[in-house]
Amino acid sequence: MNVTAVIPTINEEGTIGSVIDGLLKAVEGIEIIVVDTNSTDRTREIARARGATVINETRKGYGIAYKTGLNLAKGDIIVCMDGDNTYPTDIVKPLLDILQMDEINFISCDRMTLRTQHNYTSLHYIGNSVLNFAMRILFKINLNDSQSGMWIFYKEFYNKMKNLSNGMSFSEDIKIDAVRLGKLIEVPIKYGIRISKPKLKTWNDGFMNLFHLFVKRIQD
Ligand SMILES: Nc1nc2c(ncn2[C@@H]2O[C@H](COP(=O)(O)OP(=O)(O)OP(=O)(O)O)[C@@H](O)[C@H]2O)c(=O)[nH]1
Ligand SMILES: [Mg+2]
Repeated sequence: MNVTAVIPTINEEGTIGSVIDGLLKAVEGIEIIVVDTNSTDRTREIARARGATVINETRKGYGIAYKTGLNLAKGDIIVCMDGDNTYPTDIVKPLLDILQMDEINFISCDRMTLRTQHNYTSLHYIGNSVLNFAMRILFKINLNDSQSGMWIFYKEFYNKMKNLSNGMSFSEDIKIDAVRLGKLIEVPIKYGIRISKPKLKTWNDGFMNLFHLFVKRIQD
């Protein structure tokens, strides 16, 4: 099966090269799509030099970037991860095997189970736990890491999903839809330390994601 990786970026010049190199090493023939939003550094140049397809999506939004990239993806199976080199690329191949072995539609990588004090701050842990709890109460979906940004799934399965957010809440939306439409499993991964500047605003995006869960529940 053909595999496409979709990576959203804003100013990730320090790490995008390692992410792409890791994916090229992990999966032979993988298509890599980098969806960049107005980077002012060398992100796009570095990605292109490694053979990635680089899309300039000028509209800001994590969800918008994913929607744009996923629409263009040619692969039957999609791998999604950040461009900040915090998610492991060497686990991608085993995860592809797991996805195809069983009747699984969607794998979400869980950062919480194997977290350490170095790669996961207490603030992130508390915030993530609150969001996990809200998802459990509002949607009866019990995940260790409702906010994880690394997923592996079938493109055909994604095509059935509707009403995914254009912002950071895309991450919780895609998991809610995956559970509703098929079988999602979580696999614990070792999360890396972010060296470059985060795009996520911990408090703002945390509250927005919580608010989004309530709104989504009401609209259901
Ligand atoms: N194209 C595009 N990429 C984005 C946008 N917002 C964030 N990104 C990228 O999406 C990925 C996730 O953003 P991060 O800042 O790493 O968010 P996070 O992983 O939740 O937070 P950290 O734990 O701080 O890394 C990174 O590769 C960002 O560069 C956006 O509006 N457009
Ligand atoms: Mg990140």
